[in-house]
Amino acid sequence: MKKKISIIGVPMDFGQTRRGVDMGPSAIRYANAVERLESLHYEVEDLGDIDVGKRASVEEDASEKLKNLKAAAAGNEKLALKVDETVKEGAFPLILGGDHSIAIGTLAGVAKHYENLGVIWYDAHGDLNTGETSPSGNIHGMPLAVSLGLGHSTLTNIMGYSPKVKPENIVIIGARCLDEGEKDLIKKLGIKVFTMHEIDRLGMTKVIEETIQYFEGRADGVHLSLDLDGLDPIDAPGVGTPVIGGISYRESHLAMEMLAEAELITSAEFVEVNPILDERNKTAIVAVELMGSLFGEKLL
Ligand code: B3U
Ligand code: MN
Ligand code: MN
Repeated sequence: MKKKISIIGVPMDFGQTRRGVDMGPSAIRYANAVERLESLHYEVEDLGDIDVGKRASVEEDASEKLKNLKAAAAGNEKLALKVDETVKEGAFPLILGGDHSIAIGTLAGVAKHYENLGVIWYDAHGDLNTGETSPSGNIHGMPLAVSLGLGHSTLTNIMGYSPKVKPENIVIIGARCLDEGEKDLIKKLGIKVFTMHEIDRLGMTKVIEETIQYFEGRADGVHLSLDLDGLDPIDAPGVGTPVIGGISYRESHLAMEMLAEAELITSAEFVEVNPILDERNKTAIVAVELMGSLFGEKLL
């Protein structure tokens, strides 16, 4: 029997303002995530959804720039504890979002088990904003900065330690919409980024080969944080902030297959699936297909 996979749903939408992304975990389950992974002979345990509460149930500080800060922090604390438990148990944590702010909790729960956790950030965006640089105040544009220990202390202190990851252990793939403050931070910290320019120029094969090589001897585990908006909106239309000119469906499958072959990934999350904005659950179906490839499914 292969390794056990523990699925954790996070119906979180506090990290941004569009409604519907809280239904992402359901949409991904209805696209047969559990069945797909079981067919690959994994032992799959669906732990259900984290109770992240309702928007109105938490009183927020009106002067706070970060939208829904308290509610987002509370949900992420709960998620971090659950993820921590699954890693302790020896299972592979597979987190279903929810908006990308949930990476704060996922990484808080995972990173304490590693000396040098690597992170692949598959995304159109950098998610490297802080309260100072954010154009929107949306926390889903901040989780990578928070995990580096930058930004609001309510978020960086989740699980009681900071930082969760080091800049030299991060690889961003698919970036094509970076704010000025994010570009400055990437340069200042020397974060490795494969923008769409490098993907076009080198091809996805080389990008993933270089990513795997980069983590060799550097990371003792690698988390994949896959934002569906990393893909082109033609292939993944059900996301809150689509950006044209993205990674194709085929390039994404290739990336997942190569990561599976390298046996590199030790935890993963699939985020930003918004069924209200989707076309017949297409984005959730794509997410599940990519999960299949990530967990070793082959065409022949
Ligand atoms: N960088 C912008 C937009 C954005 C970030 N992440 C998403 N959108 N999905 C911001 O609001 O921080
Ligand atoms: Mn993102
Ligand atoms: Mn994004």
